[in-house]
Amino acid sequence: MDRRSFIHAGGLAAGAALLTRGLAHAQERPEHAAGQPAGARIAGAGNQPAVVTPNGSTLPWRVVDGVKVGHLIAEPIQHEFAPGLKTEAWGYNGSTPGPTIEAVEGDRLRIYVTNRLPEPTSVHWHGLVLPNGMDGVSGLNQRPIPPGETYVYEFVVRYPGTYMYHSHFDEMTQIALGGVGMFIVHPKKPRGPRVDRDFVLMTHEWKINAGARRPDPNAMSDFNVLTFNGKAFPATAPLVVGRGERARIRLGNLGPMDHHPIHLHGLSFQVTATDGGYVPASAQYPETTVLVPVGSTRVIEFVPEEPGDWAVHCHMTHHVMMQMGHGLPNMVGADTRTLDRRMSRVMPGYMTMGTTGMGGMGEMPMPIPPNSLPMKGGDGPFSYIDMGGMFTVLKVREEPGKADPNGWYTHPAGTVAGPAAAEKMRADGIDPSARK
Ligand SMILES: [Cu+2]
Repeated sequence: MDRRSFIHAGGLAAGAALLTRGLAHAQERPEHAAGQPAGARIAGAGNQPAVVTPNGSTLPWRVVDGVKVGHLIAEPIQHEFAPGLKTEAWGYNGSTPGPTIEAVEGDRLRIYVTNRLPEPTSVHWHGLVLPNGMDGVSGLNQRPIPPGETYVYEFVVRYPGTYMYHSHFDEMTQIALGGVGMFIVHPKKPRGPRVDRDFVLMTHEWKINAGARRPDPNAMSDFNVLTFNGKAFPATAPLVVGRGERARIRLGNLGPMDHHPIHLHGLSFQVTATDGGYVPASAQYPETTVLVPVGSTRVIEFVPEEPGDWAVHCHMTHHVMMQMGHGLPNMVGADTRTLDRRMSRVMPGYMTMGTTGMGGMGEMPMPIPPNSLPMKGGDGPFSYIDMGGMFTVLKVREEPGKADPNGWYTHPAGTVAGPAAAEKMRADGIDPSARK
């Protein structure tokens, strides 16, 4: 299958992004400026660590007469998902997701919202218990904020928890373009065991045709850019935690349509809270994958035992791909050598793709359309990692404070899977040519 066929078969220019590799190599390691490593800043009572938003930021407060005053600006932004793919999105304060709002149970908050979008907007504080007129549903609870104007919301955060915020005017467009963020309320009195690390990861999904400047808010399926905190792997900042430390990840999903089963490698965790509140200890159970439904948060806690670089990703296989056209013919197992020979007379170097699976595609040195991401992945310490999109890395280290978030784990000798020696296989009674 050549590039042109992919495009036609998929019926989408996005199919063209399939081809590629050059770009993957050109991608530089992203910078991990935002809040890494965690643990230093303290928020709330009980020595609780502040929340870290990898690739993101926290809304600053100004305290006026005991009220925490903040300012959100809804506005068009230039957003980069990973090197090679920039779009015009709509976010808050220059980013999508917007800055994480972080408060403590009992705080009175006054949040100004300035609308720099070309249409009205309003902000809904998703999951919070507050006066009805502060709930932010345009038309139902307030007049929408006209372009150019600033409205003010004021309420007391009564219950600790992991919440979100998002546009509640023309949500189909404003959420699809990135008008979302996380909202954390720390308890006044800590609950459960103290954690050493506290992260938020917000999932999102986008439809961006290869070469397009804007996400398509009309998409209902075939999302082709999947992100954690607005970034696609390899631009997702890793999460650094210490071996034996207790870590918390607050997952939030305000993507338009899809639930995400988020899987962590090398450990098991417990779901300790949702946006509805805390899960009683007696009702918690161990998992390695947590489903984060649209419009929900899930809070997981764990204590990693094994150091290393561990994958954290959505387990829907198409959510760790990038702009690949869907609806492609299945070429796995097809013998196209004759066709390839004939085609190469008119197209030198022609090779049908997908006949042995899709795993090598990200590495192929092929041209891709401008402003698009390769189908998959990025460079790993052993070889190309053929996963992209909603994928990041949990770096468990003995000394997390000294760890380089960009560095790879160094494996002790003899602890990495490798080729089996013939002699050892013989000794163990393994015959690779056996039929059964
Ligand atoms: Cu997913």
